[in-house]
Amino acid sequence: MDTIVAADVLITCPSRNFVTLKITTADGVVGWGDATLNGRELAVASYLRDHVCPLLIGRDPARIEDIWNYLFKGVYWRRGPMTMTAVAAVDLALWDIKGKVAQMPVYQLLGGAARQAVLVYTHASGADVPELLEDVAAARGRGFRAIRAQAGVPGVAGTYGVKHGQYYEPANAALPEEQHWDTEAYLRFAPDYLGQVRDFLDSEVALLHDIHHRLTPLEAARFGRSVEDLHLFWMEDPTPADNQESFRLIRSHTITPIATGEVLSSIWDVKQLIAEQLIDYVRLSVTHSGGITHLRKVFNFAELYQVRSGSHGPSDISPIGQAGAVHLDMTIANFGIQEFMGYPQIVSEVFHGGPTYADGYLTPSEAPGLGIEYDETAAARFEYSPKYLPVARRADGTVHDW
Ligand code: KDG
Ligand code: MG
Repeated sequence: MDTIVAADVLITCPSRNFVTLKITTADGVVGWGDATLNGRELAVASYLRDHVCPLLIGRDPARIEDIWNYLFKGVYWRRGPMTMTAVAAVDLALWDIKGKVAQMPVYQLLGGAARQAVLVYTHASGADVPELLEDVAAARGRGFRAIRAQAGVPGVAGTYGVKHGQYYEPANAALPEEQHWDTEAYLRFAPDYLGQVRDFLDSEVALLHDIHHRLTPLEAARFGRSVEDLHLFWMEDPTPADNQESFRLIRSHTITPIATGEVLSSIWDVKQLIAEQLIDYVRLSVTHSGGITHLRKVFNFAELYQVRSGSHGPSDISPIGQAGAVHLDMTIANFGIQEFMGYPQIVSEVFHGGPTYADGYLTPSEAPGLGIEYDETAAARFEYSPKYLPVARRADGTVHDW
C-alpha cells in the first residue's frame, strides 16, 4: 500500500490568487488539488494547513471515498464553502494521484466519455450596448456557441459582471469597493439590451444572463416573463437560494429556464431545488463543493429530476479545478453546459496542461490523472495579494444582496 507522506498548501497570484494543495505519496506520486475561494483564500489555506493536512499523513491515497467521509462526516463542523473547498482540494488531488497510478485520465476512471467534448459558454460584457455587442462578436469569433451577456445599466455605476480592461475581474481591490445598485433601472434596461443581443446573434447561438442574486422572487418572475420570447438558455441566480422554496414563486410565473448554485457547496443546499424541479441547471463546482466525489453525487441525484449540470467555471477557480470539472462533465448523463471564462496568459506560466479549447468545446487532457501540473518555481514569483469583490448598496445606502 502506498501512503501519503506530505500535504502542502501553495499560494500564488499570477494576476489573481490561487490556492493549491500538493499531496505527495511514498512512491513519489504527486497529486494537485484546487482550494481557491475568491476573497477568502487564506481562510481555506489555514483550514487545510492547520486542520486537514496533518490528518492525511500515513493514509492510503487510493481510498478516496473513505478519506472524503472522514473529512466530512468524521468532523463535527461540516458543510459551508470553506470546509467544502478544503475537502474538494484533497479530493481532486487524490483523483489526480489515482489517475497517475492507473496511467489513465480521470474521466476514464469515472466511467469513460459519455460525449465527445464539453460544451462551454463564455462571458461577453460592455459598459454600454455597442461595447457589449463588440464583445459578443469577439466571442463568436473565438468560436463560442453559448455566450453570457452583461451590460452596464445606465445610471448604475460599476455594474457587476462588466469587465474592466481586457479581462473581467471584479475582485480588484485590496479592500472591497462599494458600488451602486438600482433594481428598477436594471429591470427596465436588461430585457431591452438582451433583446438587442438576441437579434445580433445567429439563432443557434445560446444566450445566457447572470442576475447575481439581485432580485426578489417576484421581481425575478417579472424579469423571466419579460424575456421569454428571447429563449434564454438560462437566467442565472435570479434570487438568493438560501430559502430554496422561494424558487417556487419564480417557477410558477415563468418558463425562462433557471440556473443556480455557484455560491452553494453541498447536496443539502440544492436538495429541494432539484427534487421539486424548481431549477433547470445546478451550478455547483468541483472546487467549492467537495470535489469530484461529492459533485458526482449531486449530478446523479439531479439526473433523476431532469435537472442538468451547468458548473461554475470563472477565472477564480484555478485551472486545476477547471480540469477536474471537465473530466466530470465528460462522464455524467445529465451534462448541460460548463462555464469557461479562460485565464490571462500569465496564468499558464504556473499551470501547465489542462483541457483543450476548440470551436466552443473543451476536451480533457489524455495525460494520466487530471492532466495539469503546477510549476512551483514559477508560482513562487507571484506573491499573494488581497483582492476583494465589490459590495453593492442601494441609493439610500442599504446593503444589497450579492
Ligand atoms: O467569485 C465570484 C465569481 O466567481 C463570480 O462572480 C462569477 O458570477 C460569476 C459567474 O457566473 O461566473
Ligand atoms: Mg454567476
